[in-house]
Amino acid sequence: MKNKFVKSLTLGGVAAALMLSGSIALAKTVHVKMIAKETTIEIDNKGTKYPAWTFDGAIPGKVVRVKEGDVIDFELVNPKSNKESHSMDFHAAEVDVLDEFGPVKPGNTKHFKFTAKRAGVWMYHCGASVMAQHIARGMYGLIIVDPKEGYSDKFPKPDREYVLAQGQYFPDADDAKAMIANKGWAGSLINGKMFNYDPVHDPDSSLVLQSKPGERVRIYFVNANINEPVAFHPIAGIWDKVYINGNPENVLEDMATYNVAVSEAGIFDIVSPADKPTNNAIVDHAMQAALRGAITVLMNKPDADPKAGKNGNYIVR
Ligand SMILES: [Cu+2]
Repeated sequence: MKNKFVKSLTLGGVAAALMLSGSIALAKTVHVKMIAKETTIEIDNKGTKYPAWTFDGAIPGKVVRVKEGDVIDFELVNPKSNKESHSMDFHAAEVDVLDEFGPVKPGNTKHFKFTAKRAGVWMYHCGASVMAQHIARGMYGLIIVDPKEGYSDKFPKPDREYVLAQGQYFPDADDAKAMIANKGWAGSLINGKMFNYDPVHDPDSSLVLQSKPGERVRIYFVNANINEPVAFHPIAGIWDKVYINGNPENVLEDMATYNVAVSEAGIFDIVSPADKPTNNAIVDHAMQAALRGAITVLMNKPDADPKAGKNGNYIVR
């Protein structure tokens, strides 16, 4: 089993020292550039092709990670070769929907800045018309805004970190009306593929999430479905902590299932038993979604890949 990982953004930027009530805090400017790509991707482990619309060619788009208080200096490029207008809507931003989030025509570029004032985990997506279609075809991802307080007893440092983005797959990519009406929904995508990490139900699947027994695995999850909530549950396990919207202040403990609204993102921690190898199946417990592909195997074994879920290897590819 060979896993490849997509690295998160390198958070470059200009550090500016700010004097805050006697203490010194560092606020960075983080440059983030994305290119809207209308491209063909594989939507399952068999290699079925789909005319996707994406940020940078992948579903989900890259993980943006900053610290509370950082300024995001964002650029969206919509190449001339594209047919559609695209846009960017960061749920972590408080701006003007008609200005910053407005559409960018093919051949144009948009530039805007915002300050990530609130800690959490937030969806981003294209909001160009028809928005349901732009999301269903793949234009979404996650921005993680780490709390400026850092880790604490309430918000322990994880051993491994993974991103899971769930979306709805409509094979008729041109029928936006059907998408809005939830007609023709044929699959649940996890990080862009049905049964992406589920060799149990799909013999063509060769990837899983991995950890060592007893490790704290932190899942950053976004419900990028256009219509359906997600009953997020780790089979054979319990969420040790759920941070609603990814904010350490919004903590729930010892949860079986948490219902994630459309467009909601959050943090889900699971700690497997330390004394033996185990497996979990992280699912959307709504059967219509699980059986369409929303099942992810997490293997907790002593010989877990030491790089899996470490150092920004959030998305298993
Ligand atoms: Cu778009």
